[in-house]
Amino acid sequence: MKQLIITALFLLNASFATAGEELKVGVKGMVCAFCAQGIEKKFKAQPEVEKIEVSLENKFVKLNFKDGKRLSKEKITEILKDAGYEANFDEKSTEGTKEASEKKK
Ligand SMILES: [Cu+2]
Repeated sequence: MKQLIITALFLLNASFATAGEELKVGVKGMVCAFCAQGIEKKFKAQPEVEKIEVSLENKFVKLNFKDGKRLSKEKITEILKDAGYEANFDEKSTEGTKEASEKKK
């Protein structure tokens, strides 16, 4: 029964994640779990952010925005800078939006 509930929650979560726009941002200077936690908190405090996933291993954050909302790159840079980190939008892999991949063609 417990397994069923967990599966249901997971499915609910997955459908939520596809509702808004998604953006992957590289973070320079994130070196430990405390960094990751701090960054997660910062972004969770933003009203535009639906969900955030922090990858300490790969040094990036994946942001899911609420439907029709998003944070500008400038704002993201500012938030990270404020916390003592540097945003990195340069790498190809950090651009996760549909918009970006269409522009490359
Ligand atoms: Cu740290």
